[in-house]
Order: sequence, then structure tokens, then C-alpha cells
Amino acid sequence: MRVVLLANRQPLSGRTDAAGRPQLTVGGLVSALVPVMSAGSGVWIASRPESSGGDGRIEAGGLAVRLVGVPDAEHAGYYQALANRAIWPLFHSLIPFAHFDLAAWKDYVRVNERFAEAALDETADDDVVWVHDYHLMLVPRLLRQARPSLRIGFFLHIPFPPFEVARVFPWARELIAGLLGADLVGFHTRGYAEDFDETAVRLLHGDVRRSEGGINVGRPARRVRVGAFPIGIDARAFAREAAERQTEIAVQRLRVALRAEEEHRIVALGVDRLDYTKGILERLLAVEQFLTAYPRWRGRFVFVQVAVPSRTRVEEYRRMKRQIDGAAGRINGTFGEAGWMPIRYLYRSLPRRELITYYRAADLALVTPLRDGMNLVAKEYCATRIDDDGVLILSELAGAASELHGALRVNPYDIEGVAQAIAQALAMPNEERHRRMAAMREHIARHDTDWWASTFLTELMSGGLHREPPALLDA
Ligand code: ADQ
Repeated sequence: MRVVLLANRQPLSGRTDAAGRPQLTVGGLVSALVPVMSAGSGVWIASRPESSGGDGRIEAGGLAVRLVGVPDAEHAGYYQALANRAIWPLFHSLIPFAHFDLAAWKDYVRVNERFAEAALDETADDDVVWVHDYHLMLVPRLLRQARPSLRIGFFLHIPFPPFEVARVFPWARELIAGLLGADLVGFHTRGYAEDFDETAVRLLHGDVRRSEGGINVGRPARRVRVGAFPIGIDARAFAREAAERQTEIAVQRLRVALRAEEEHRIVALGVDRLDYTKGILERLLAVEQFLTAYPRWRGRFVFVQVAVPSRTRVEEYRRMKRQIDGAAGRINGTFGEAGWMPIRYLYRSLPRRELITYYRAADLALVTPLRDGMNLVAKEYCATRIDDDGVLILSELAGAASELHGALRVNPYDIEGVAQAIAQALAMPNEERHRRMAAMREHIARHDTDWWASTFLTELMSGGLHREPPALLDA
């Protein structure tokens, strides 16, 4: 089977090996998909602004990477303005953050057409096309119109919002019709899949009817299967690195630096891209509330927030960074003492080993997004807890909450509730901590990235008409 994959981002790391050959990115989606794809000499199609090189074709790690050149102004409209400032906030149900602009929409349509043209050029009739994420929602329909018999899958990495939110998007019908070009549309949770079904039926009534496990489009009906395929991580690699001697040493060093053993301090951790969907400000306010409500923990509780700079040119992100910087400074100013600061704030990306060191050093992780498609940090934290210790506090508005039942669930908007959950985590008996973490680790190990990719592709290939969608994991 030959897979042609379409994603906005290219899988090249920018580095070359000793022989000068380009290298693929290590980890995540790329590592999971490359074995599946290169087995059948697959192609990965991504975009590249003209000022960065435009059109191109690069062979790397057994994979062909085709780069679709996009004029810079058009790329800015498609990526910054439409994908990141309209679809991203709206699909996370943060309507006031969304900006809609007709010129940007036209750029989005044009770039989707460019992707579809490149895909048609690369694809033979018996190939499988797998389109990824919110940047490319029009592509399935464009492909279907040009090549009706093509097998097309689509996966959305972010949430799909409820109908009343989705309808706010001025070109919502076009987006939904775009996705309905696929044979299989996948989401992280059954909840998103149901919201998609409802939105499709209500927006495109007449042309679209619900059917078991999917949607029938047009007359005579073409069936679109819709299902939940919760993404996994490379759990084995995380556990392996977590167990290495080098990591153990680094964990001890970090805990010494935080005076965790010496002063019997609890280390709590947050790790995110600096994005307003991740609830970082609200989390800091919860830490403040916790220190106010439980003064006996002052001097014995350290919250480390690691934030990767993200979308730094967008105004909403700059404003949020100022608010977070301000809150961290204010909380440290209020509670800090000569030998203790409650908040350690790192504003940078960490190499993987260092990230794993932080995961292993943390007694509890605060994963409290306001909304999140899945959230891989929650899974990574558990996968590295090879001692089965540590408590995960998890937002019920993250997709991960439908799988990780061993977490303490919180509403991230409820600051007092999150503060109480921190107190509950600190009081949790050893046996309960271990039981909860072991169950989550086991689940994550079984449902890793390979499982996710192969489940989706198997379902896409099966084409079974009246099968239940593989919504395996929802509560
Ligand atoms: P993201 O919004 O990027 O992904 P997430 O799933 O948490 O969110 O993945 C972030 C990744 O970045 C993790 O692998 C994490 O390790 C890494 N990371 C975060 N902070 C870091 C730091 N300081 N240094 C180094 N690495 C860091 C989108 C959706 C999610 C969905 C994924 C996958 O928004 O909901 O889970 O795609 O589908």
C-alpha cells in the first residue's frame, strides 16, 4: 500500500547526516508514519513559502517529501490569518479570539487547491491519501471531485466544536463539505465525531443524512465513515529514555537544585506551547489560590512551568505572554522568600531528554488546557513514570480525559477547584497513586502512535459499509 500524506508541516529536521543527506524529524507523528509510508515508497506533501525555497522535492529516510511552494503573502493569509487566527480559536470554542477575513479565506482556498493539485500529481488510482488537520480541510472534496474513486482519509488533530460554535465560521458549509469528500473522517474522541455529524446534518441539510457510524452524502448516497481514533505517543521510547542512567542522574540533580528532598518540597509541573488554549494563566491563578488556601504548603511547594515560544508574531499570543509574565512575577513577589520561590518559569523549548527529566522529577503534573484536541503532555508524563508514581491533574476539556481515567479531573476555569485538586493530589495515599498511574501507563503503552496510525489506515482500507466506527476508548 502506498500512502500519500498531506500536512501543512514538512517532516524534515533541517539537519543532514555525515553524507550530507537530509534528515527527518525524530519523534511524534513523523516517526510513527514513516515506517508505514516508506514501506510502500510513500510521499509526504507539505507547504513551503517561496522566501524559504518554494517548490521542491527532497528524499529523506526512505521517504519522498514534496514541498508545495506558496507565495509569501498567500501563505500568511492561509496559515497565520485563517488557520491560526480563525479556525484554531473557534474550534477550541474561544469565539472572541477568532478573526475572520475574506482575503485570508481566499488564500486558504487557494493553498488547499495547490495541495490538491500536488496530491493528484503524486497519486495513482490505488494509492491511499491521508490528509491531516485544520489547515487542509477543503482538500478531501477537491480530490474527490477530480478522482471519484480515490481512497481518502482525513484526521483532525484539534477539537471539533459543537454546532452552535461551528456555525459562527462564515464559510462553515465549505469546510464541512470539504471534509465530506473523504471516505473516513477521524477525530480524537467520540464527542468531537458526534459534534461533526450534527454540524454536517444541520448545515448541509437535504444533501446529508446521518447513518450508523457515519454520514450519507448526496443521491445516490456516498457513505462517509466518521470515527474516534485517539492519538498515542511512542510510549516505549519515553519509558526507555526515562529509565536510562543518564536520566536518573539528571533527575536527582534537578531535585537537588529545587531542594525537593532537603526541604521536603513537592514539585509540580506544567509543560506547554505558550498558547491561550493551554490555560497557563488560569493554572498560575490556581497555584496562587492553593498557596492562599493552604498556607502550610508555603516553602514546600514549587511549581515549574515550561513554556515553548509559539506564534510569537500574533497579537493574542503577545498579550497572553505579558499576562503570564505578570502573574508569575506577582505570585513570586507575594509569596516568595529568600530561599524559596513558588514559581519557576522557563520560556523555551527543551531537548527531549531534559523534558523527560522534568517529567520524572515532578510529583504531580498540571495539564489544564481550556480546550485541547488530545494533549500529548499528559500521556508523556505518564509514560515516563516508570516507578508508577506521580499524580496527573487533567482538564476534563482535553481529549485525553476520555482515556486517562486515573487522572484527577478538573474544570480548568474553576480556579478553586484546581487548587483543591492540588491539595487532594498531595494527600493521596501511596497505594492509590500507584494504582492510578499504573492503569494509565498500561493504557498508553497499548495505544501508542503505531496503534493509532495502523488503526486509522486499516479502517480506511477496509471500506466496510456498515461497520461500527472504531470509537474504542470513550467513557
Ligand atoms: P499541540 O497543541 O502542540 O498539538 P500537545 O498535544 O500537548 O499540543 O503536544 C505538544 C508537544 O510539544 C508534546 O509532544 C510536548 O512534549 C512538546 N513540548 C511542549 N512543551 C515543550 C517544551 N518546553 N520543550 C520541548 N517540547 C515541548 C496538537 C493539538 C493537540 C494534539 C496534538 C496531536 O493541539 O491537542 O494532542 O496536536 O494530535
